Amino acid sequence: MSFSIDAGLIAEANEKAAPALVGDFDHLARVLARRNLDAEAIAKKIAAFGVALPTWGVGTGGTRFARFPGPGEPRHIFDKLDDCAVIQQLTRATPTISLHFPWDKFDDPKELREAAAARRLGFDAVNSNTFQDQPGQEHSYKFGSLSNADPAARALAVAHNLECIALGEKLGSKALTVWIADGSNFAGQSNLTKAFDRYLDAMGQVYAGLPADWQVFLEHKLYEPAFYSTVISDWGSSYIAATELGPKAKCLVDLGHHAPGVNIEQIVSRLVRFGKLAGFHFNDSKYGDDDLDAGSIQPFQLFLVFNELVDAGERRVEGFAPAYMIDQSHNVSDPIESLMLSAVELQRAYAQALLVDRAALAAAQDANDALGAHILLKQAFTTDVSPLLAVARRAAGGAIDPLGVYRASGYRAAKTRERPASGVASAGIV
Ligand code: RM4
Ligand code: MN
Ligand code: MN
Repeated sequence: MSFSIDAGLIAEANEKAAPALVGDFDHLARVLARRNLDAEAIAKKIAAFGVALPTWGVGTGGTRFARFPGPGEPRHIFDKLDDCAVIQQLTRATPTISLHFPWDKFDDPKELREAAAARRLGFDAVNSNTFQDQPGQEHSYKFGSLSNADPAARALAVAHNLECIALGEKLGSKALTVWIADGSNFAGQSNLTKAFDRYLDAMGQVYAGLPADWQVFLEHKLYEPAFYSTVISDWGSSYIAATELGPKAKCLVDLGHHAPGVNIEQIVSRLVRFGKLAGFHFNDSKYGDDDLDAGSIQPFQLFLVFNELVDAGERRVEGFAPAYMIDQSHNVSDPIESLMLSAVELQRAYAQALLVDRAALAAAQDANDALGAHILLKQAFTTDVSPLLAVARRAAGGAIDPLGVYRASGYRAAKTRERPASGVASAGIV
């Protein structure tokens, strides 16, 4: 196995931290037992939770104004695998990665599959990119891709999505995520009806190219880069498109892609109810598609999203199997640190949601006890589940304190020496 952090370092740090953790865990287990909850059983569920890492997230992101590269950035997909492997090694919460084409284009699928397997990483959904023109591209996406008024540009976008499926198949992916930047900046610039129809027609061609066991995830986004209208702007447009396309098409919720103040957990509940929830791009935001670290701005909202997911899981909703992925842009932090902490925050929200007394909640709701119901959620949300997360991580072979071990390992400094500045590995302004 080619994990990069010395296993001895993790073991040593864990040994030092273990006595305090055992004490904290025992205390929490007693608190939970009084609520008829089994801490060990919950820790097992947390250990089974996994979220996919975005390959574009391990490089520095960038804003529309500038990109300030960090030291030791990954230069290509194999460097990205190394960084993702560190995150998985220390957190044991990120067993898969999500590739983005053409950024992650590879020549030899076997080489890539083997490198990933050696690092114990699998492949989640692959992402297409028709929001940038590539050097020498024959038809531009400046005025849209799958919904472009020019059939030649549309055909190119369809071909690219089909190529992404072919690449993903070689790796064992089972889904394609499609986010398009198509839209308009001026009222009247684009015929709103025709643009949506062209999108449906082009996506129909992509859908027809899906292998039998594949799905396509439609990702909506309210605005940016288009500021007047966006073709797949909201979950309504996404739901209509997914329904028109067929059962293999579902709706992906990126937490930063909604109007301010929108009740995202209610959108999640609707999509679950009608069998159309594809999964998530997790991140956090204050204003728009900020792509900040999951749980860093609105942890209560994240908990409420997981509350819906746990509720659906416990109701055993048929076909409920959302794909969990992170989609963030790291500009002022070490991406590895941000992704480790984000994965832990997602586990935290999940753990808190597992603590909700659902029978009592249903009773309070049926009795119209508004505050009684609310308090049940707050009780779960305000419980410090950190010892549960650390115990789960340790049992899975990870670090009790991932950040501490990472900082002590000198990984970034070593990579800074190994990887001369390149600046190719990131998503740039998107
Ligand atoms: C978009 C969207 C997509 C991601 C790009 C990089 O805003 O979130 O999921 O692929 O950014
Ligand atoms: Mn996204
Ligand atoms: Mn986004």
